[in-house]
Amino acid sequence: MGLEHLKDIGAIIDDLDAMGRLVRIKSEVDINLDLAGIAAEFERGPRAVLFENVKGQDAPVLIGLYWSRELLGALMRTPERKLPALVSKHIQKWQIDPVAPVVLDDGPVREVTEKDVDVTTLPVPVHATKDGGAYFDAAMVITRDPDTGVRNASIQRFQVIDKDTLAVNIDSGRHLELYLAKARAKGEHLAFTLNVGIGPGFHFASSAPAEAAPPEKDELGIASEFHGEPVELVASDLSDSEMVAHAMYGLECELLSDEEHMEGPFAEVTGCYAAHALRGKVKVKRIHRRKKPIMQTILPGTEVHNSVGLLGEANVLNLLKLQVPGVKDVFFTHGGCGFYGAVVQITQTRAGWAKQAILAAFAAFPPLKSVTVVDDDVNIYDPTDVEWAMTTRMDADKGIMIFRDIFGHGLNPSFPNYLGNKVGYDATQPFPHRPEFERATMKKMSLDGLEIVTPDIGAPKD
Ligand SMILES: Cc1cc2nc3c(=O)[nH]c(=O)nc-3n(C[C@H](O)[C@H](O)[C@H](O)COP(=O)(O)O)c2cc1C
Ligand SMILES: [Mn+2]
Repeated sequence: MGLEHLKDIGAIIDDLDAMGRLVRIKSEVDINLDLAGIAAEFERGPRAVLFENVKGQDAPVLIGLYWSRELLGALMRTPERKLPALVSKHIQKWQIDPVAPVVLDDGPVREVTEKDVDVTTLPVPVHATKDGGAYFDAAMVITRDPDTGVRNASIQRFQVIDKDTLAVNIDSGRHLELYLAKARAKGEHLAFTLNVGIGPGFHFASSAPAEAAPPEKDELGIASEFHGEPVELVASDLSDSEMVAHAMYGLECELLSDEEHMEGPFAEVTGCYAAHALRGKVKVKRIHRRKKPIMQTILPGTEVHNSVGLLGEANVLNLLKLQVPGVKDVFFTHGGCGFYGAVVQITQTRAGWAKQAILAAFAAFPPLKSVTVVDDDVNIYDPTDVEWAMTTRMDADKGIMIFRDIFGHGLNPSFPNYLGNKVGYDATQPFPHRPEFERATMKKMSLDGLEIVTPDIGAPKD
């Protein structure tokens, strides 16, 4: 399908250039705060940004691959509205018939092996004004189950502490947490590789929620579906956890099972800072890289909405379609941080199914805090339209369901210690439908062939 470019950031950059979708910043930019500050001016726009001249660094820095679904759609040759369906198709195919990665003897990521390990010399940005330091925020962890050897892929944030130490945040319930516990039980540390500069196939595979990708399955196979061919890994020197053959940097690391390190603060997907606290401690043992590497990073807002959120959304859509008649579409809103707020669109067939959809959505994706269900004449991507349904159709007495003391997402400040209250809004019209709830429409007209005079708008006269 012509998607070979997805496996290599260099090829992605060529593809973006060819489509006019890459802004190049030629001026020298400081990697501490200035780079992310400039990038924020382009956030949600239709182009990614390449910083070509980073102060004190040879490598350029790419940012913004995920901040626009239009851009992602162009990269994946799919209309943006079809992205969730594409993602769910790939995951379903992988669940039935997984295409395992191939392990090559050598690959571009091994072009250079640094003589000394010093992470502090790499172009790792400090993103937000109160962040505790420089962060790898879009690098993929590959590790193996200490008991079964099954690979796991995930993305975690890693703070640079010193030349060979990182600190990592592992949310409760992650497979990395499970694998670390297994390593600890054996009195071992957990070896893993940190893969920096990878394309969206890997990014999405590693963001696939546990509900879609259980620990006994190697989720790297999901990336094979995106690439249209088996993904390529390459062996590491020090452990049996491989690296992505076409990554820009491959760090061989160990997650310590008997020590922790202070980590944070870090501006998170929530738009709030994750607190400074004791978290995972990592030793970097070896650094491999391309001869001419490109660092890749993301801004921690919309870019996460369009990865974790998109994957979660696709999975919730899959499950809801199985469980609730009439469910047509699901959107995880940006106001809901990409994965706390869902809008579900339903063609009602019987009273009560809209509320059933609320229950099913919460069951399908634990981080959700609010679920709003609307009829099929409401645009779920338009917050104004959703609010219209809430203000004109929702019964404020019977349509609001509150669920107390439930597990949610620990990063959400309203879920201290992963515990909080959730809310469902049934904003569908009563069923059977009544005429007073019908949406008024104008006759659908075309402007083609009409003589129309449109003046320029000027300032007021005085
Ligand atoms: C950009 C980005 C950053 C993330 N940061 C973290 C993080 O710091 N800690 C964490 O536990 N999960 C983080 N996640 C979410 C996990 O990578 C994701 O839920 C993944 O599916 C977990 O894999 P697992 O199911 O194998 O545990 C992040 C995801 C993305 C896309
Ligand atoms: Mn997993």
